[in-house]
Amino acid sequence: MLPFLQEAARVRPSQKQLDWFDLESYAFIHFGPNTFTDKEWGTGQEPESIFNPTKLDCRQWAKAIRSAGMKGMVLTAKHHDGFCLWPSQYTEHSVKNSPFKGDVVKEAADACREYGLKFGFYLSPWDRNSRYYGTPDYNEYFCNQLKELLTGYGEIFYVWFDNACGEGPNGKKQIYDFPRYFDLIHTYQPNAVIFNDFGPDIRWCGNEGGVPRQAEWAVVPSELCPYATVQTGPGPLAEEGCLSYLYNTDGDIGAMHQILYSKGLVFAPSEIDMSIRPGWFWHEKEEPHSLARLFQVYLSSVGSNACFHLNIPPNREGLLDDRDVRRLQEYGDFLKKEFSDPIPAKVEKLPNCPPTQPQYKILLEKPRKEIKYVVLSEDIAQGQRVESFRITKNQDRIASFEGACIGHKRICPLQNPFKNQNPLTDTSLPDIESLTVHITAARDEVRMKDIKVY
Ligand code: FUL
Repeated sequence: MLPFLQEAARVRPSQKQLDWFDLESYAFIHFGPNTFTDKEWGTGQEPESIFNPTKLDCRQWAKAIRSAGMKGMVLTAKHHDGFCLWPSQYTEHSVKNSPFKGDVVKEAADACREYGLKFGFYLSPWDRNSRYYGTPDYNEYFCNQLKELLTGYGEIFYVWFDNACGEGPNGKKQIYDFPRYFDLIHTYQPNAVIFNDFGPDIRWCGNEGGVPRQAEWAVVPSELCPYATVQTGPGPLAEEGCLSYLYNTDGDIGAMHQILYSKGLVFAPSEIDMSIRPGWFWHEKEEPHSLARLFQVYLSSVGSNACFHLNIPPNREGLLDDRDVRRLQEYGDFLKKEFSDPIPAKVEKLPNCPPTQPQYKILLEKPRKEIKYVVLSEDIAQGQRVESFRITKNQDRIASFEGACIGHKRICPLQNPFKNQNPLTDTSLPDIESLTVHITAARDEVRMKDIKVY
């Protein structure tokens, strides 16, 4: 078993996955005919004439995205209705036949460059407009469009594919040739990461509501992400059983009890995608989520070994709604307030601990009444190794935080272990002079990169 765990500990990210992790959060922009019809999924029969954003200003989007500390933008170049936000030469169902006439993809890509954001796109394989959909010619059509986007808009950091597929009872069914799509991306934008439920580079977190898992592993069984590169041999129990049931919606993915049964492990981290409002597209009656909810999702994504892909939908004028712009600014300011100034402290690795159970003592320069967060990072370029850890204050035996994995970044909000008891006990708690991070299990020697307190 030990050699397999050591192999598991060495499953490594590619450089582009590491670069993606460092972005931490980026914006999704859902825009298209649905914006004008008040729908979430169009039928593909919407006339081009309805697409008429009279005040389109992608710079306004970019500015608001930056105010929230996000580092990139991903635009729905084509959603399930098949309408193209760029003047594709392969269909008439696009901006070129709308009163708008321009090229939204170009304006968005240019605005990103001006504001120092990375640019990427969503291209829906499900196309309810194309006459080719459901025939062998569709993959050719899709690749032609993909190539237009990969070659016409400068550097692309991200290509986002969902798996929605089908026309319902009328039976049109398309087999998507994902390996062919991926090859095109590798040829024309080798540094772009690819999102898909099944990998290769980034996988879905399994819900669209920002709901976290207790542990979000980036090293997962290849049974979950068959498009990603397998980096290990089979687990010691692989012959005994089967993991074909695994799907992103499962609550526990990548944990020890699963990897032992896997035919081989891959590096495929998760992205938490959620809209700032209930819908992905703009609907007048919807309001943005509260700051508290956004922050909670930040903790369970960026702070839990994933990235946060937050959607903000432009309205019918082509502008982000003022309510959302205000919320983004508020959210960005809040993150700055919480995480700009680490508390001065010295970190010492305690001697004589086993390599898979190290302990790190954090000695504060000055004692304090409160510490809000401990932020931990593993040197994930070497692999993800920590299985569980606990954080204690001073000489306490009781944990102020218990966690299952660390990975790229783990933000641990410290809890007062007495908070549900008599509140008067609270006032008698001594100042915090030190904290101890105790790794309680790891797959191999632990490689911590950073420990900070806020
Ligand atoms: C889903 C789509 O069906 C939704 O409309 C939205 O685009 C979301 C991000 O992905 O699969």
